[in-house]
Order: sequence, then C-alpha cells, then structure tokens
Amino acid sequence: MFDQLTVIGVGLIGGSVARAARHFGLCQRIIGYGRSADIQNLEKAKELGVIDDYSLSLEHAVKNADCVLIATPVASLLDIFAALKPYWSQQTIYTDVGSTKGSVVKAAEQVFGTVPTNFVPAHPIAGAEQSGVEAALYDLFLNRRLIITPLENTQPSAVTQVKSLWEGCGSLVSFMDVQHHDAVLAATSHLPHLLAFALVNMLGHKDEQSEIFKYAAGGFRDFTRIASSDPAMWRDICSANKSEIIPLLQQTKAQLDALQQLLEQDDSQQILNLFAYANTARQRFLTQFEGNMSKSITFQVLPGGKLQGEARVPGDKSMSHRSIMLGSLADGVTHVKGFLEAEDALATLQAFRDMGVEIEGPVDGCLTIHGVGKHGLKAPKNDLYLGNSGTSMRLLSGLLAGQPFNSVLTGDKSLSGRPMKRVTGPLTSMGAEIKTTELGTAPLHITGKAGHLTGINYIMPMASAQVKSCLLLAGMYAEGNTSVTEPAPTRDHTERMLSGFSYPVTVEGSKVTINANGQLTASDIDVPSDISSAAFFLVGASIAPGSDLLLKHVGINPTRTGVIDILRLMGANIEVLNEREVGGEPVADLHVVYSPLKGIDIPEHLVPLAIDEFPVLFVAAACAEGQTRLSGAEELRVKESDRIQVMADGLQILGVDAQPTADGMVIQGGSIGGGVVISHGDHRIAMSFSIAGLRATAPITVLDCANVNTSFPEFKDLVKRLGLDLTCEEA
Ligand code: SPQ
Repeated sequence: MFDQLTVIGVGLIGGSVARAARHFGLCQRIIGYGRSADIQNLEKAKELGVIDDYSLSLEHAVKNADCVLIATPVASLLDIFAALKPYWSQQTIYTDVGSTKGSVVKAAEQVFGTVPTNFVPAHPIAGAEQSGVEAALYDLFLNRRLIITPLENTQPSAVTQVKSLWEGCGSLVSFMDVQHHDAVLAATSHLPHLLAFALVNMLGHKDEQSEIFKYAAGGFRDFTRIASSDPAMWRDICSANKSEIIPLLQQTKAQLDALQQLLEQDDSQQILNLFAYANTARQRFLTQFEGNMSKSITFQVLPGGKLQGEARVPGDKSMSHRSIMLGSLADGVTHVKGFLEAEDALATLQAFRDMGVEIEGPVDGCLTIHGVGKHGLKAPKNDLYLGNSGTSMRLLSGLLAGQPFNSVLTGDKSLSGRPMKRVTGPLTSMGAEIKTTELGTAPLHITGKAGHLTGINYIMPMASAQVKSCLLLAGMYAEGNTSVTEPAPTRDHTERMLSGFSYPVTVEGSKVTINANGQLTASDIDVPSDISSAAFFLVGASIAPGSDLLLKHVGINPTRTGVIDILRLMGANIEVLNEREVGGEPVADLHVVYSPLKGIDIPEHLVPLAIDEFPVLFVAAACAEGQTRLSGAEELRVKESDRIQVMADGLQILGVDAQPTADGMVIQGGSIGGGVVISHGDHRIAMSFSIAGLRATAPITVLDCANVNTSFPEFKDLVKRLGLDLTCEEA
C-alpha cells in the first residue's frame, strides 16, 4: 500500500500498527520518530524489528512518507501538529489514533486554521494492560473496531487509504462524526475507566487495604482491570472529553443512589429487575457485537451410546415469542411459565422492553409482563436488534407497521440474509411503508402508519406461520377485515393465543380473519416444552439401540406433530401418554424406545407440520434401511441456513449417500461414519449432527455451534446426561 509509513510515537499502539503493517505486507519501509528523550525506546523498536529505522528529526522522519501515523497521547497533538506544519505535504496522508476526536480536531484547527484535507482522524478500539513498544503486537487490531471520523472537507481518497490501512491490519472499520464518536466513547470506554480508577482508589485508601486486595476475587479483578492502564494517558483522555463524561457521571450517581435506596427499602423485587435487565442487556450486547464474531463453539461427539431416562426440554420457542408480544399488548398483567430462556426469545423480550414494556424476569422460565395495551408501545430509542430470530423480525414487522412511530429492525448475518419480501409485500398492500435492502432483506426501516392500514384478503403463496402471524398482527391495526388463507396448515399458536387473550379471530377452514375491533385482556400462559427441541431426542432414541426415554410436558399441537407422524411411518416406537390441555394448547408426555427404522417417501402434507425437524429427520433417514425421499420442502432453503444443502454436505462428509434436490433430499440409509462437519451457525443443524454421533462409527466434530443458544442452551448438558458422549469446546 505504502512505500514509507512514518510512525510518530512508537509505543504500544504505534508499535502495533508498525508490526501489523509489516506482518500483513502493507508497506515497504517503516520509520519511527521520537524526541531525543525517546532514543532508547526507538533503539529498542529497531532492535525488535518493529521499525526499520528512526530519526530524531521530524523533518527527516516524514520527508518521504506516503503515510504519517500520529500515535502520541491526545494531549500532545497540538505540539505535534505545530511541529509538523512546516513539513506538511499534500502528497502524504496523515492520520492519528487518539481516543478523543473533538480535541484532536480542535488542535488541528488551532494550528492550521482549518483541518487539513489530507488528515483523517481515526481511533482503533484496542489496547493492552502493558504499554511500550515491547508490548506491541501485530494482531492487536485483528477483529477490533476502528472508527474513522472524517470531516466534511476530508479528501475521500485519503479516507479510503486510511480505511484500507486499518482493514489491512484486520480491523472492522466504521464511520462516525466527531461528536458522536466522543459521546459513544465517553460511555463505553472513558466512564468505565473512570469508575475503575475511582473504585480502586477508594478501596486502596481504606485501612484494611491489604485484606481487600488479598481476598479480591474474580469480580474485583475483572471490574478493575482497566485501572492498570497508563494514568497520564487517562488523565489526558478524561480532560479532553470532559463535556461528554460529566453528564454520564451524573447519571451514574443517580443510578447508584437509586440502588442504594432500593437496598435500604429491602425492595428485592426491584433490585432483581434491575440486575436482570442489566444481565439480559449485556448478554444481548455480547451476542450482537462480539459473540458470533469471536466466540467459536465446537461439539466433539464420540460414537455410540444410547438415550435413557426422563427429561423436560425447554419451552416452545414459537409460543415464547408470542407470549411476550401479546402479553405486552394486553391490558393487565400476564404471568408466563415455561418461557424459553434462549437468545431468540430473549431478543423479542428485549425489543419489547426497548418499546417501554416492563417485563420482570425471566427467572426459572417465569415472567411477569405489565401489558401496556394495544396502543401503549413507545418508540424505541435505537434499532431493535433481533439476533438470529426470523420469527421476531417477521412478526414484529406486522405489528410495527401500524404503530404511531418509526422503527428499524436489524439482525445477525444469517437473519440479514433471509427473505423479508414475503412479509413486506403483503404489508405494503395494506398501506405499510417498509424499506428493505435491494435484495429484500433486513434491515427493515418501518415508517409507522397508525390509522392508515387497510385490511386485505391474502392468499399465501407459501405455507408460513410467520407470514400469517405477521399479517394478523398488522390486521389488529387495520381498517376492515384482514384475512389470510394458507395453502396448507401451519402452526396456529398466534390464533390460539389471541383467543386466549379474548381477541376476536375467526378461523374458517384454511382462512383466518381478524380486524381492529378488539382488545387483549391479560391471561396467564403455560408454555409447554418445544416439540422441535424434543425432536432431537425422539430421533436419537429411535436410532440408538437400547434407548428408552420419556419426554415430559411436550406441546403436541396438531400443527406441530409431523415429526411424530413421520417417525412412526418409518417404524419408530413413540407413545403419546397423559394427553391434556394446558392454556389452550394440547400437551403430552412422549415415550420413545429404540426401534429399527425403514426409509419412506415423506407425505408432502406432513412437510409444514414438521418443517423445523427435517435436519434431524435426515439423520433418522441416514440410519434407516432403504431410501427416504423428501419433496415439497423448498422452504428449508431459506431458514437460518440452506438446510437442504448444509445437511446434504455434512451427511456426505459422514459417508452418507444424500442427494439434495430443489425441494428436498433423497437419502440412502445405511451407516454413518465420522468426520468434521460445519453447522453454518444453524442451531438445528448443529444439534442434528451431534445426534448422528449415536449411530456413527467414528467421532464427529461439529463446528460453529454457538447458535445452539438461540433455541436450546441446555442441549449439550441434557444430551450428555441422557447418554451421548458430547464435549463442548469454546475458543
Ligand atoms: O424464528 P426462526 O429463526 O425463523 O426459526 C425457525 C427455527 O427453525 O427455529 C425457522 F428457521 O422456526 C420457524 C418455523 O420454521 C418458527 C415459526 C413461527 O414461530 O412462526 C414458523 C416457521 O417458519 P415459517 O417461515 O414456516 O413461518
């Protein structure tokens, strides 16, 4: 990229940029600059190979540079700019790494009058406890964020070059304006540093100091790690950005005062709510911004084993989403039991909290939702991030289309690739205004059209409960009737739950109709176990000789039981016991005992009733005698992954003759071997290949399993307890 990179200030950050530039081949020659007092440091940098050479003369150091990186403390920028001014060249690009951008821009203005157009302010969000060039690392910026804050007059070509430099170092580059950068960093970096310094300062001055530090457990260490950072540097950063930091300090004090009061009043419920909110918010932030980027989870499965015992799998995902949505829109307080505490359902929960709904919990699957009524949602302050969850995004798009405020729905990489036109198309016909990407995918920018939606009569081209539910929710805010006719029955939890909340909805054959003339009255909900999660165990016990398993309290809504019907057609031994109705949904205990399976042609009418269970049904087919053929299941190609292709690829790696077709798969049953398969971040694929281990002849490694947490965080522990030898490796 550059012939010569000159680094002014070869410390941890400057040295790490130099190391990265060399490691990733971004420049030919690296020159360091420092004052005569820095000579030992510069010698060290040269000796370590961080720089090729150095100069104590600024004129000399920058003379042939294509790029000059200023990596000195923010407080020194005024002096650095003044020293650089006589040698400033239009042929060179200048950039910096300062943690506060307002002060850097001000310094440049003071020296140059206006900020030079070839100076690109930037800030890498990376650091280490140690400082100095000895601590410099070539990978310090790998997968770390880097913010560029161009000004109106900054040359676009200079911005592009600086962007390429940082991307070349492995950074994730984003853009912000200067003031926004300083406000964001004040909250995410400067305030936490200040609090860490303050806490250690307070405790360090106590008499019992040695006691405190001697018994300091992980919490204290974690919280105060950043108090080990360079004090002078942080003094400079905090004073440079004090106008953003002081209001945040005031808010923090108010928050601490409130907490103190709750403790004094023994208000344990409010304390729990506060902690639970923070806990979920942090979890969501980790998943959204860091989780899937840095956390990689691998399942290692040893071959053999059998499933035995009794289990209750977690709550139904579809019903958990809907319990939050309808509970929030109801008048009164809704208590939910059996709520699925997994990332997908928690994304919905957070979205409603972001729209002003007070939700207590979840604690052991129990929630208390303080409904705000059909018209009580508030505009969210930020985008609503829905993680991996198609159900949240599609259902919310219908609900939000008719609100009196605008909203933006975003999701992770998988969700951002899933088709949304299937909902935005019919919603637009109702008068909604929703912008997608050109590909018809998220983010969805929804302009609230309260009072301007009109009901439609929609004949759904595909069997989709999400599309149906989306339109029913929009229909609650539309003038006239909204009817949806489905080509085949799909899960009807929305219709059942609406009725449970006393909202009028009529079902005539395959047509469901709703209108705006109704209110939701709070109603308690008991969410049964998810048959889609139970399916892994139904298949596992059916294919592993010696298995005998009882799955308790499973939802057996007839729109979801295709997996039982298909497995029984294949010869599985599944008994449905103790059938009962709980809160408007049929529930039973399922007893499954090993039985040899045979291949079948899967009847197409069962496809929508088992749509999420095909990944694991493919595993059953691979263990069955003879051929299994699936058709009419093209919807599988647009789930969290292309479930036809990804399963066929994985099964082939395991030695199974699995041929994908446009709308299904043909599998010759026989034996399953071992190997390394990739789940492509799809929870159901990860769990399906793990179950295959029960009949595999060699170990199976399943890569990319972090998203199992979207629907079944307990899977790895439960499957192990019941008899599969699975270990989970986190990197
Ligand atoms: O919510 P999401 O990500 O779409 O989840 C999946 C799943 O496998 O967990 C689909 F990938 O389930 C959908 C299901 O496939 C949940 C759902 C619902 O709750 O309404 C309906 C089905 O989707 P669709 O597109 O057929 O309506």
